[in-house]
Amino acid sequence: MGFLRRSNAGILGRGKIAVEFPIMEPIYVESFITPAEAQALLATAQSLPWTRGKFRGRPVPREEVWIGPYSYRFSGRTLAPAGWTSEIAAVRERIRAQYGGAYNSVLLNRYLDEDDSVSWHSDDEPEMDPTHPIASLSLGAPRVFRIRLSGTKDDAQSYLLTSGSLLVMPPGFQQAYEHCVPKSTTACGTRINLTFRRMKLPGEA
Ligand SMILES: O=C(O)CCC(=O)C(=O)O
Repeated sequence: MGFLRRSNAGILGRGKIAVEFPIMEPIYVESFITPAEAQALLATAQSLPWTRGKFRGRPVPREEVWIGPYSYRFSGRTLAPAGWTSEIAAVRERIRAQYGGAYNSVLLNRYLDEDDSVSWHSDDEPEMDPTHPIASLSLGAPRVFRIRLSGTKDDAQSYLLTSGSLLVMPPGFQQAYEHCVPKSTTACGTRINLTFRRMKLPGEA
């Protein structure tokens, strides 16, 4: 079941080769961990060293924590790595056991309420391993997650990411699509999202 426009064929002139867009479906698992596990993980994650960074001089509409092999530079800011907690390391192991992957880092985002958000972007910094999936675990208030083909203004697909759910974006996904979590139109409480990634290590091209 492909959810994105399959091709731009038909809009090209004579003699032009139609380039097929890749159809890549994320894996969405609604109850990867139980509600009780999600609640417990959310409670422990609250005491991480959260910071609200700035982008172009303005506070970003969410708080962040970075756990990884080195500092993460993106969108005009640099996050120094915090240490792995046993709870987050245990979830990483459960993702690896079920879906594979050699995740060596995780970016955590905390959305305090409906006004926090993340705008359209791809997780495609040069340090990120594009041959590796990104696994996104959600805790707390459900929020809408949107995906569209990069370079378009179309909303291709929306997911409601509920507490304890896991969305695995396959390798290459970030190069083809972008995603966002818009402000919520209804009041909501705190949500924490963990995106497990693999960063290239020194010496890797
Ligand atoms: O909160 C989310 O579900 C998305 C987070 C995100 O876009 C990111 O970490 O790059």
